[in-house]
Amino acid sequence: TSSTTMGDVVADAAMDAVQRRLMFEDECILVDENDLVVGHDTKYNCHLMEKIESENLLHRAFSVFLFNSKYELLLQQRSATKVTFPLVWTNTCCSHPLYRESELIEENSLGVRNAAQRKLLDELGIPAEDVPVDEFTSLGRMLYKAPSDGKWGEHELDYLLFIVRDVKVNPNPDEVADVKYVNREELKELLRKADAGEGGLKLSPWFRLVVDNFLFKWWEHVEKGTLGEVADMKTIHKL
Ligand code: DMA
Ligand code: MN
Repeated sequence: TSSTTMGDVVADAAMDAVQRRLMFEDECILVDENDLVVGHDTKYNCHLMEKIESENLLHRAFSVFLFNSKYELLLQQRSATKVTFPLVWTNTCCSHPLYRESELIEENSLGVRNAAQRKLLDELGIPAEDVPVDEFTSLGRMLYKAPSDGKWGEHELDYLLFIVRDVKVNPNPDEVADVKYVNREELKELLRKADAGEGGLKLSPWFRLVVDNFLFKWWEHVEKGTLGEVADMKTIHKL
């Protein structure tokens, strides 16, 4: 069991009000290492490193990679008010399917795709009709753990969802500080800058894992329209 210290109370009071509401309203799906549902818990508890370690909490998540018709990838910079990983640059949109019927549907990862459509609207103002759930390809799943600061972090089983669509974008400042489309060369330049620590540029750990393990190979299949050939929903990549 964990104890709440005066320091925690002060830190939580300083948390951005919008993000604090989501920390307690969002009920995440707890899974085992084979992605079988074992329960549910608040977003707050699921992202406390102490709970992750002491109760081995693992939750289901998704990462969207949206490309336009020029095959450029949409990136976002997380807002300064995010509790985990503020101001880092990352893939188009990430979040969690919630413990509710529409987002627990396992067939063809439909629950996760429903959640992705919900959060693309919430974070980036992308209308649902611009991102039909049937247009997402679920390419695979990865399991990773990443601390954010001392107190908060991630331990996720993350679905990697790709979609190629031209969309209207209207970022929500509570969630997103900035957005930009990059081609492969521009992304390589961003990676170089992040590695060199230039301009304080930081990338999220999960985006980095996808970049280092899958992204450039999958990008070719985005261009050729052959993503179906590389989808592998049997393996869970432990990274
Ligand atoms: C959580 O993303 C999911 C991944 C893959 C890191 P997030 O912290 O952006 O979630 P939310 O938008 O719900 O705060
Ligand atoms: Mn998470």
